[in-house]
Amino acid sequence: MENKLDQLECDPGEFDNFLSLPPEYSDSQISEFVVFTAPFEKTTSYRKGTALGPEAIIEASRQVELFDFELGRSAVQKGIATDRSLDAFCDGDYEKFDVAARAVAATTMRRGATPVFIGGEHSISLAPAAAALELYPDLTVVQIDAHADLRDSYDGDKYSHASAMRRVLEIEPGPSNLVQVGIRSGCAEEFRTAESEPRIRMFTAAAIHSGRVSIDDILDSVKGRVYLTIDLDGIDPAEAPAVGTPEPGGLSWRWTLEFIERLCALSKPVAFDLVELCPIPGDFRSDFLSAKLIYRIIGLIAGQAK
Ligand SMILES: [Mn+2]
Repeated sequence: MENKLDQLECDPGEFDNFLSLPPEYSDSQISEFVVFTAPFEKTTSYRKGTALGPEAIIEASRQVELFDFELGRSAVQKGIATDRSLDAFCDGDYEKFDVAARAVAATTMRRGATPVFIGGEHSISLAPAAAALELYPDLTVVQIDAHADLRDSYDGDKYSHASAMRRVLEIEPGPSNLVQVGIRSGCAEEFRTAESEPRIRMFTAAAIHSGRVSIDDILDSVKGRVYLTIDLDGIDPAEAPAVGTPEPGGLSWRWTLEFIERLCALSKPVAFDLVELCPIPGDFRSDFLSAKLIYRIIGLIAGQAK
């Protein structure tokens, strides 16, 4: 073995954190990435269980190779901490969660590190997106999702997962653009909102699949810094079946990777999240896909010049 990292890549340890990293690679004070678990679940409308998402991702991440051979590097030397302090704020009171989550996201970004939120339902994205907006007013929010999440409320709840992006747009001053990718379901009002609000750039799954819309077309709408939010149901349920609302006709794993790689080359996300994994007992595909996707994005961000 050439060095300690080589050895770790080949024979990882047994640690209870994202990627199962030993303390020298997962120190929360100096790591360049901090994975915050956010097992918040209150408003899921179909299959429940997304509160179990974060721990399923951490469990699956033990099987992710630390050497990402497609990137040709390992991002763990930058440090990837796991922080479960928000779990205590995930009892269903969104406003309480929001205050705590904004604070830790802001602290992490202020010291130059990248917060990574793993949900939990999509409502949780509001907090890190708002914290990012406060630091970077020129922010574009890029959303990979089957659903527009533009409802004013759902089941009477303003902080429903189905209203997540509507709340993000209401932040003052708000994002320069909301770029929605992979959309294939929603109520008529959401599509009217998308047409009437100039900051919303919606790219449907149908337009992407037919070739009417290219990755370049989507990236044309990305201005300034980026907050990336990934609702796992944006990816096709054939590849990621463990979501609350599996919509057919989604994005492929390969297309998603290419899109995110090009996005990161254009503008490194200042923070990102992956939400709505709803584990299926005995079927680990989606858990593993989520863990691998998160680590790929970390690798892409780590590889960019600061
Ligand atoms: Mn969503």
